[in-house]
Amino acid sequence: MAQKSQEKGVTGSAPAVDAPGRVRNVVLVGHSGAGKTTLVEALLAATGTISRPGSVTDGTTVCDHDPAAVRQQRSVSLACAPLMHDEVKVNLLDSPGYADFVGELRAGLRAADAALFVVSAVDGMDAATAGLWEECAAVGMPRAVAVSRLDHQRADFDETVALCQRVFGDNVLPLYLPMLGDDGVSVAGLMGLITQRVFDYSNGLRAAVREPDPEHLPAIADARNELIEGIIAESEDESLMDRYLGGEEIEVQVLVDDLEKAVARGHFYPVVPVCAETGVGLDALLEVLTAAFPSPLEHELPAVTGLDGSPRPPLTCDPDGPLVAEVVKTTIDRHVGRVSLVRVFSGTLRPEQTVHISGHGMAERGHPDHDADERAAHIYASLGATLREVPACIAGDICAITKSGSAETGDTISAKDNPLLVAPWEMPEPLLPIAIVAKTRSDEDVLAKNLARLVAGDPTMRLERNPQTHQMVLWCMGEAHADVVLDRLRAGGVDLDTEPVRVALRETFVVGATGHGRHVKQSGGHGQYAICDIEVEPLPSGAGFEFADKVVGGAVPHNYIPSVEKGVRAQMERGVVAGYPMVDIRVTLFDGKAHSVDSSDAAFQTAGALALREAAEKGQTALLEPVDEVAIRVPDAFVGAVMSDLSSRRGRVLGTEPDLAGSERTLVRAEVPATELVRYSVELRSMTSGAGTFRRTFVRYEPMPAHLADQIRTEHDTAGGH
Ligand SMILES: Nc1nc2c(ncn2[C@@H]2O[C@H](COP(=O)(O)OP(=O)(O)OP(=O)(O)O)[C@@H](O)[C@H]2O)c(=O)[nH]1
Ligand SMILES: [Mg+2]
Repeated sequence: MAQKSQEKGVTGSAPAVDAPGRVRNVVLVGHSGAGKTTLVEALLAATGTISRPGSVTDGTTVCDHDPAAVRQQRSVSLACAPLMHDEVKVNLLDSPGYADFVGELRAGLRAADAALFVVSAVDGMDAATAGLWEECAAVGMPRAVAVSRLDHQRADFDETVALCQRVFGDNVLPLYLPMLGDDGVSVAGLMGLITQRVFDYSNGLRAAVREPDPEHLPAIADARNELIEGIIAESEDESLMDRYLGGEEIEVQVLVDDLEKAVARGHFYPVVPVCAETGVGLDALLEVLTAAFPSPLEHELPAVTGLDGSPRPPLTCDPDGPLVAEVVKTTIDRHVGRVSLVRVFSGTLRPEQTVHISGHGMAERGHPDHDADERAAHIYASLGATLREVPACIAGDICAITKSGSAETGDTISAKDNPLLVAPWEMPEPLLPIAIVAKTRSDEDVLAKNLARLVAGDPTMRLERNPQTHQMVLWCMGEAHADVVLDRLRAGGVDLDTEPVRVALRETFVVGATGHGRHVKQSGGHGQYAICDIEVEPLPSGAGFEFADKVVGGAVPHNYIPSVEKGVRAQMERGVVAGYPMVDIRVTLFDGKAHSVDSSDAAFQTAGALALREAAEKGQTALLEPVDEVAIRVPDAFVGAVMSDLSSRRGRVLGTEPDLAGSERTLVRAEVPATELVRYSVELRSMTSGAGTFRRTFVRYEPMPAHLADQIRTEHDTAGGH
């Protein structure tokens, strides 16, 4: 929720800069618990942005302000925290490491120009982080590594660096080494490899700089050589390598300049040891963030088009250019209403300006295309939940706007007289369905409205109203994600429950039969009279429904034949086996009987329905279940486990092939009944330590094995079906 500044010890006014060259947008990534939120907190305190650091366990950090984050003790959404260092504004974007919140991570990557990988010196790294590094590499995103939690007893800096080098590859090299204190365990300072100085933090955040002790020299020399070779190999000055190999000492400033260039180009990845708890390394890290990471001027911007998709010239990060900004994420704040985090790509966003907000291309996710002109009354700097008003937001910077009626995550904000569209980034697909019901009828409307608002702000959710199972299904990324959504709904005052997700089955005949439908009631008053005889035959899968009339001699009068068909169709809709719609049959009406006064359209409809039910009892019916094709990507080591799990899910493996060359991943393709896939996203993740992903597409309906169909039939009958 939005807060007044004092509550979190926020000091002074919001940082502001007047040139894109003085902005850095850095997303912190890494596995859950690596210490990202704690590190942001420490950096904010170290730069005086807040007066004292809060803690994740107490739920008092700037970034984990959401009640769900406090309860789950981890970040559940992207948070922005700007700070000033060396007259540069660094917008830190703290992303959640837990897989359920990958949508927030994606948004953070989109808004950032560089990524800081936070790797815990205690727990190492997960497969998702390794995958993310590859992704950043593919788009040339500048990266650095912070090795965190150095104060932990089991912290092992050297081992962690070695791990990073194995997983991330070449050019991942430390700029500093941790220096142990007198107790031999705690980290008292850092040894700078380029400057060959010791930064002693024994007396607080500002390190005292001194000459290294003699016993440090060999370690410094070894690591320094490696670092310098790495820097020189990336240098544009080819004479440097010869000079270095010739034994010449290269000037520190030359090394620093070359290092910064290589980092900014995304060719070199400095490692900085940090400890949020003690403050060790924070100033060294700030140095990397401000001096080595590139400004938004150097980042290629996404392509823009007109609203009709017509191409437009590429954007430049120019505060005087046409206004193009993007809604990175939208949250609903209980007090303030809708808060949208916005990255300005081009132009300047000013208060009281009327802007055009457009969102296209997300209709499949339940976000219909929309275009609206709106006035952005105020512009804020967002420090977690604290909003501080700012006079403007220039190209390259990030800000927040509130109360926009139409802005949704992924939308483009542009000038009213020059409306443009930035294509939304790729959003991961939600694969865990959760069926939600309001506890009371009066809550239903509020539930639907609030859900729609939540889904609008989070493209990794999809809302489905299933007309066949009559369930309201929220597709999400995982249980923790669902938990956050349910929490917010409840906080909004809706009493709700979840229930098991029903898969839309179908019914059919496998062995045909005739059916006699007799609806005769002639005792007193206006009577009812209709008799019909039908034959039901199975049709091939996908054939639908056919109705044939073979009545001879007017046994069923002409005008009642459509009534029989209508009655049969209505019964097919309701099902005859377990309440699922019936498909793929031919019904032939071949005989019947009518009464000159008592017969009616309604009576023949009832008779038609009765005839189908009788045929179902005499013939043989079956339940059909949807079967999906799934494409599962897993590290090679998990292929065996995934295959045997698939067979326990009645899956048929269609084939396996190596995924992209060199990725050490396998693509497993299989056909699996949808009823077996309801919780697959959760189970695949736990089976593969979070490294497995899958996609599913419906292929066809197939008969369900008899024992499972019987079970469903019995459940239906017990529940008082028909
Ligand atoms: N002692 C110590 N504890 C730390 C340090 N950094 C983080 N922690 C603790 O480790 C736990 C996880 O830290 P977080 O900052 O929440 O980790 P995170 O990377 O933000 O995790 P997610 O939000 O789930 O991605 C918290 O209980 C922190 O207090 C550190 O440097 N020293
Ligand atoms: Mg966090």
